[in-house]
Amino acid sequence: MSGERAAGLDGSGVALDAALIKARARELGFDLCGIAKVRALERASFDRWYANDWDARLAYMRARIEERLDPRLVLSGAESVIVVAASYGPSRDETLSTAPSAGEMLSVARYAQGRDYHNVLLKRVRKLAAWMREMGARVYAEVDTGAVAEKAWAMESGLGWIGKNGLLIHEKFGSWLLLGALVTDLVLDADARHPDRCGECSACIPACPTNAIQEGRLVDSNRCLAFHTIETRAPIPRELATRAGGRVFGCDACQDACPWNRRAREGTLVELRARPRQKVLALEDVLAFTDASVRADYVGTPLMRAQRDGLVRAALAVCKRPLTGRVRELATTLLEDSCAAIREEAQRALEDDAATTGSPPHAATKS
Ligand code: B12
Ligand code: SF4
Ligand code: SF4
Repeated sequence: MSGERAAGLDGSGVALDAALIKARARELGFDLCGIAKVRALERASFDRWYANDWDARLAYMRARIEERLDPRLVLSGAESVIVVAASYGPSRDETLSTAPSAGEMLSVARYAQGRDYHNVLLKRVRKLAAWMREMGARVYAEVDTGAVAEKAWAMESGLGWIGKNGLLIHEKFGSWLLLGALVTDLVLDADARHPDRCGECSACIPACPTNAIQEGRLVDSNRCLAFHTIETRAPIPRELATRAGGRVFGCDACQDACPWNRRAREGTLVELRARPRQKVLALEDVLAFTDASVRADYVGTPLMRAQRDGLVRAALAVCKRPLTGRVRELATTLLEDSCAAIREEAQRALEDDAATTGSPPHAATKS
């Protein structure tokens, strides 16, 4: 087509190479950018994960399985995978731990304490892709729920290694990183695959409150609190909820335990930094949430994924027993909520409360 530029050349004939792409990624605010040569990934880990149902049948993970294993099925003629990463690491004046606070406060995973990373990263990944397309490259771009195994490619492209907790770890930024991937037909200089740096450490495995971390650096989503509090709105299995320690949205236990996160460097993108009102949530406030109040307070943040129903349901499931008087009142009102999962969790909370206090479950007899 006339007017179309040769792949990899800008308007003045400058070659679009790895260094230029990395410089552009840095300009856009990414902390890291690495490049790998496309190949088919080994499928053994993937097959094992799916065969054990460790994906918990997440619809977006059951779709596009073959594409996940080979980016050439995502973009025909693909030659390179570019992985970008942005840190949401703690700023220096912030305490690192997101462990549950005392009393009736519920904790939110660190990645969800700022703006929604899907929007923050996708906007920049799309800009990078558009700039590459202007130079004639063909590009597929995604953040999170597309068809690229982002951690595997991050390791291939030298950004870090997949730790025993199943997450990508960088020597300076730790695992407080969010990833995006671009698949392109450009032939680019590739970085070397990063070696494993977990060594003899295995601190993350016993740190997981629900024993979700399986051998082979794989996570059983059915047991992971992140899955139950973020990805579904169904009632949370009792055995897991009782170990959740007040984690209402996501979980960082396997990252808090990791020595590589102790002195993690602060990230560049301010949008990903923690905002005080999202760090911990007061249980009584959550139980009184309405759709409108959640929209007003949390639009543009990851908490919107769970919405009011998901947050109230999780709060009832993970809050401490016995309940305080006010929480008991709120739970009693929620027995009549329009959301079935909330009604079920309210019933359970009141039954547990009655069993703990030894008092008759008056409220729990409501249906
Ligand atoms: C499904 C999913 C989940 C599931 C399953 C988690 C998991 N670890 O697989 C659930 C809902 C539980 C989840 C939870 C969380 N998630 Co999540 N999740 C994903 C998603 C969409 C797919 C991951 C996947 O494919 N898993 C299946 C397994 C089989 O895939 P895999 O680990 O990539 O496997 C390959 C490699 O690991 C390789 N492999 C395995 N072992 C080894 C060993 C060596 C030496 C090598 C070379 C390769 C290798 O083999 C596999 C096939 O090639 C990714 C985004 C994406 N597109 O990749 C985000 C992602 C992994 N999640 C992310 C985050 C932030 C989280 C949470 C921290 C959120 C929270 N705080 O609550 C938790 C952490 C839980 C944990 N310990 O992993 C980030 C992680 C960033 C990072 N630093 O790694 C990602 C990358 C999203 C993003 N775009 O930033 N998540
Ligand atoms: S996020 Fe929490 S529940 Fe999931 S594997 Fe890590 S420690 Fe376990
Ligand atoms: S806690 Fe130890 S074993 Fe687990 S990911 Fe970190 S370094 Fe690796």
